[in-house]
Amino acid sequence: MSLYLGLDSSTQGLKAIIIDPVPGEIVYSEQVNYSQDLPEYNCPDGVLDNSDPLIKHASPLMWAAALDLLLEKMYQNGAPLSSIGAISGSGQQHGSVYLNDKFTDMLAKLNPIENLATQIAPTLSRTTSPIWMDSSTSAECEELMEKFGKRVQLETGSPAIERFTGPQISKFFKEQPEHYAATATIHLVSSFMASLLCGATAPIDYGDGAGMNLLNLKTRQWDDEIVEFTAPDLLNKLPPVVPSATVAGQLHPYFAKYGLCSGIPIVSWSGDNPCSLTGSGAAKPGLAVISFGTSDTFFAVMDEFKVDPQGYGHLFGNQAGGFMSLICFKNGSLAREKIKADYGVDWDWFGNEAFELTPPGNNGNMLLPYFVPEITPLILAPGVRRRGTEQFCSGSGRAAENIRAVVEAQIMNIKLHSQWIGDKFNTIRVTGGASQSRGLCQTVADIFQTKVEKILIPDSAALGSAMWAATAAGNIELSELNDKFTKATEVIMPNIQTASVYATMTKQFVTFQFISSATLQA
Ligand code: XUL
Repeated sequence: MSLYLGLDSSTQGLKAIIIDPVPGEIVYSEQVNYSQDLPEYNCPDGVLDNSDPLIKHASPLMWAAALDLLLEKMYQNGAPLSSIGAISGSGQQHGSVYLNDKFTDMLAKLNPIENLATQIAPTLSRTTSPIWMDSSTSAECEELMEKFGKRVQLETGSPAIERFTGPQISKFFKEQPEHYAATATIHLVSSFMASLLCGATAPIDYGDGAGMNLLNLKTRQWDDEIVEFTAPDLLNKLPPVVPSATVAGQLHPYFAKYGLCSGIPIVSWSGDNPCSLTGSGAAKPGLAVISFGTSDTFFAVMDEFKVDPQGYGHLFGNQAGGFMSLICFKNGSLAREKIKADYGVDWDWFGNEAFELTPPGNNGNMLLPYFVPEITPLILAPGVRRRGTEQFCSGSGRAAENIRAVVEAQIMNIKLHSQWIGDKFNTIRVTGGASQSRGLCQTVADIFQTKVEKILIPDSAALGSAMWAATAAGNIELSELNDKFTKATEVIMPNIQTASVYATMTKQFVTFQFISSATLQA
């Protein structure tokens, strides 16, 4: 029986998980970190430096180089690559890769003597890729909304959003028309990485395609009118769009040098959030997930087509069919890392002791956690504002209070912006690096007054990709994989006594946020 490989091309690195579905074991995991392992691409934390805080690009060659490096590491460390029966993967959503008309030929002829980055370099029509952290397309978003109004949200699942691929493409066309004209194909990070593995153009799945403001979720086709308005001839530059269970192609012989079998199925890659839904065991109703990653995201299965009246939440495709809701917060782990660095504490102290030293509600001390421009709510000019005692407001000393304040603000923000999905869940599963923190998990339980479950593997996007490869190519039921890989390992119950503290505090946070964010944006 085969093993299955799941990859996750995330903001800060590339991760791999190999599963054996028979005993239900994770037999191998590995990762490449862009800052540490590929410093030559000058993308610390996965982002190229730019003097404009709204512009966030990365190097697509670095993503390709990471694939070589990861597989090389796995090969050298004796990972069971020759037993892999199929591969799937997930990519940071919304990011786009621009390729010229030599890309397809070059892919078919990939030469194992050379590396991927060197071979791909001449086929890029744009050397950098805008990623999900970019907020520089407000003008393009306004144009799209002016032209199509409410229809944008009602048919693509989201109003025009700065980081979404359509507005990004529109900006590229306006700013660099010659480079746009030289572009033959525009891939998402997910379909780009899948194309490298297949040695041919891979399709975009409904899960990730829904994050572009270009896909009509009702017809499940590219929306011709919106696509045409976004940029000329764009329909001819987009890969086909397919259901998530589609086999995108077969592994190119290039990868035999790592001991992988040429020709094994490559299952369509998807976005990191749809894959994380699968890997958290939440692709069925009743569970919501908070993924604490570079971005914090909140998501849950949606059995109906429902959009967020405030416009912050999105509707994406669920790999298992139907839809999922998604709300994304940019000040996720980077905000936690910033406050941790400011006070020079370690993760153990951050995640546990800081919460033991301070009471729920933080004695009324509160802050706005916008270290970088935020997308939910939209705060283009970042800033941290404190409200509370004099010493807390000066930010000096008081490490524990400030750490609690960041986490409480993040979770109140998540609660406030996820209300539109209704009470479709009775349990929240937490995943991602920070889900290891006891204090953070208890705070989620208390602010939501909902049971919280931890699962074994915090890398739920890579796990979900491996599970999806096993389901789509190996015909193994998702329910069977859920029983084996995504059972809750710990349950955290809400402390009912904190309910009124947090109810009051959340109301105050709305006012504080409203007044302060109006000031910040002015
Ligand atoms: C979702 C989003 C992020 C990225 C990076 O809309 O922008 O979660 O997928 O993880």
